[in-house]
Amino acid sequence: MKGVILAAGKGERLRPLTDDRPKVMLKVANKPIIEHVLENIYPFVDEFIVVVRYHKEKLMEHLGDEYGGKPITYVEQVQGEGTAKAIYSAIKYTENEEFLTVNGDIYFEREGIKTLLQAFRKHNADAALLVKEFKDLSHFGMVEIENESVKAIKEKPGAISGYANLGIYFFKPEIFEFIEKTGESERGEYEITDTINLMIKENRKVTYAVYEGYWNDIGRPWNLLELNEYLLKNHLKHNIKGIVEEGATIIPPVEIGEGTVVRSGAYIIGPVKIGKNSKIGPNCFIRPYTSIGNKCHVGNAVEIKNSIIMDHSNAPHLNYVGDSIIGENTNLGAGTITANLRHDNKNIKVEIKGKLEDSGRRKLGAIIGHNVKTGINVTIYPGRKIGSNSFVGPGLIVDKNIPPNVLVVA
Ligand code: TTP
Repeated sequence: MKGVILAAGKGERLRPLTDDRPKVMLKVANKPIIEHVLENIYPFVDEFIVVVRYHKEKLMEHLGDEYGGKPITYVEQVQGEGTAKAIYSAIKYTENEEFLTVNGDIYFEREGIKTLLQAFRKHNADAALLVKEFKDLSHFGMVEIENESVKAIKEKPGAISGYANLGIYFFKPEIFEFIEKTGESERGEYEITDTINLMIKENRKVTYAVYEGYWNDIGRPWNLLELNEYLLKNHLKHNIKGIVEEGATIIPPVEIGEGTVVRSGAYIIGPVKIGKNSKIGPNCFIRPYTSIGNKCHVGNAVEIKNSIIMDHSNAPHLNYVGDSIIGENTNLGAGTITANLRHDNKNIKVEIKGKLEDSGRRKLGAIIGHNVKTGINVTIYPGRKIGSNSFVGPGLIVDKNIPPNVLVVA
């Protein structure tokens, strides 16, 4: 069976981390999101069809033409917006057989696919979708079920409980006829949920399976921190391949990649994952749920907690990085500090596509893009963003978001 992975989206809500790359290429627990997806659908498919568009070159260059010995074929979503258009792009490869489709920006465990496949086969269904019960469906499409069938999918019904659509489907090739009949939604996209509603109206069998495991839809920056925490808590094995100097303390589970050196006085409390060829310490404090990529530098008198630091980035002297995400090739000047808690203890709000959204978190630090530099003693307010390729001059207080490609000085 073929597995179609949708990875053509722009990931606007994840700016500035998606300024120059598809969101599925963002690393969580030091691995791009799409690789977590490929790994989890691997046993069920014999070929991956990856639908690409936005910064497709970054994805194709990274993954190449196979994953674990199974071929990857790329198709470009040339026309239109939305998941239905994305799936339609793969018609040439899937029109004669049933296939699996997953959004490339979600995390789920393998058993979800297994139970869904069983339901799809058992009912000889035209479509099957994985659902999960949530107390608040404000951010999800609601799946109405009756006996073993799906009755309808409703877009974001509000703060009520019910079954959410998880973005994981099995389809028979008839889906393409229905995609052809699908109209534009209110938000100007062609949505596969509308296609499924059309199938139901025409009495096609649409079934579901209920999933109880962990699932995360990586739409907003703090979802990256949630997934990072989950992966480190549940999937990290203690494994030290690098060099740990005498006088460093490591409390498992901690993974340290080849070529990484942890100097004396470093105090690392797992779960923590550190990539290859990084320099850690001397005398730093790395706290749980932190992922540090390859070729990073965390230096003297630096504290990092519950954060993601992507490849080639540095927090070299006197920094505090808490509940933050730092893109690739970024350098924090000496004394650059992220604040991660409001003085009134209220939830941190973040501007997403021009609107302030409640992150639901009391603790959230900075979201810093790629190739950023901060000067000495920069203070960053909670939930603020710094755009890729920007420079923030010494001594500044970042209390507003900074766009990409700018030089901000006092
Ligand atoms: P979304 O998260 O709805 O869209 P997006 O990735 O563009 O993000 P944002 O809304 O922040 O801009 O997409 C759900 C999945 O479908 C995701 O895996 C990307 C994929 N997708 C496509 O492949 N093509 C598309 O045209 C769209 C809209 C999404």
